[in-house]
Amino acid sequence: MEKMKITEARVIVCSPGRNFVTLKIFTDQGIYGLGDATLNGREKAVVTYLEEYCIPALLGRDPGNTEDIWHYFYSGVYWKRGAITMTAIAAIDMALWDIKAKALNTPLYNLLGGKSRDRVMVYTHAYGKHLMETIEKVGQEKERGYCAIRIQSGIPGIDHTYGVTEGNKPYEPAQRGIPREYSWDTAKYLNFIPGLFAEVRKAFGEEIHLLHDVHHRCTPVEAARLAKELEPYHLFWLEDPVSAELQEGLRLIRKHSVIPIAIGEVFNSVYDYTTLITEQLIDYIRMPLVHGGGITHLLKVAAMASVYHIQTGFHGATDLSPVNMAAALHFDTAIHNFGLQEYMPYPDLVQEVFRTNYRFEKGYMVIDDTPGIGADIDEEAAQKYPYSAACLPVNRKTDGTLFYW
Ligand code: EZ4
Ligand code: CO
Repeated sequence: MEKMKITEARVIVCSPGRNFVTLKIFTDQGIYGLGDATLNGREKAVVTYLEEYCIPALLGRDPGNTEDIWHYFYSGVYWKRGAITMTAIAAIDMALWDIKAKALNTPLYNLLGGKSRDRVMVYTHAYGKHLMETIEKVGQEKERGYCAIRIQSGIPGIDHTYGVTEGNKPYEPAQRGIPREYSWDTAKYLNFIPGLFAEVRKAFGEEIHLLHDVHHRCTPVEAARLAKELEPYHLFWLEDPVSAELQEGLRLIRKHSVIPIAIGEVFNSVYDYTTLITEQLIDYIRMPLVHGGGITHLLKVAAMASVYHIQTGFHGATDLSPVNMAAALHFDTAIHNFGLQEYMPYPDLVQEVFRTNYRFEKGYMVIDDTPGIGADIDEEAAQKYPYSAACLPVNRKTDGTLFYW
């Protein structure tokens, strides 16, 4: 590969239905790279971090030195880790790998180990306002060809549940203005969920992979109860059963159940995972490329996890941009210990701005051999949709106590 120089880098913020932040890095060879820098509800913090502190230090560097540049912005910076920092680093890292793969005229997966598989299994979401509607939605997603489905449902006695949209709008948890407040009742939730999965298994049998996201709403002992009661329904995984900033909390769940656990879409560093991995307290790593320092960092996290027979199961909601999704699919294609990838189809507006090179085929995603990540942004289309501040909701228990959303 010829020596190159970074000549310019720009942050593109747009809002085709929701806010996305994209980093575009240019080189003296005419090649540019793209990285996703979207952090839902905190977009401008990452923009400032990139524009004020990272881009000036990037200019003139050789983009091929992905390892050195990663450490320059991680090890070289006194204030380490954190979602904003690691999202900014991820965007830089993704764009540099994109440039390197384009310079070598090869799809990104070839630089990450080549093809370990031909296609990537994905799961989608099914949700309804009540049990019957939820079951109907599972049937619809199955008809679309999905062989793995995450199930969330409205719960009797709770006004609004995570993962269930209002009306018939597509799933979008961020809302304009200051955060909305929802009310939450764990007892009602715990009493409802096992029965839901019993009905789903009754309706669809054992063939289909089922998943559920607790979204950090249980204490360790509550999560242990839920895991134990869901055991007969053979979930593919139970996601974020507790808010895992206390890694040791997962020990209690393991003690009481053999349900596979996926954790950490809100994590951003390998150090969020060391106890979880080395004590084999989880089964799937959720931290996505965009929030976890990019390809360079996730390669190391995945390698460490592989030693403990832990697989990847990257976060892939629609508030991560198509650039992240495309890069993740290369990563999923290449590494040995890939498990499952979350995938939600983007609304048409998003596809007007971002061009991608992957396609859905009967429950799996396939990427083509376009050099680089294979995703692009139409900047003219992006300009039509200016940024508009939006935030994730806040949750309170029924007595008003602030709780995890
Ligand atoms: O709440 O992406 O598993 N998926 C999730 C997502 C997250 C949102 C937060 O921005 O938990 O729906
Ligand atoms: Co989740």
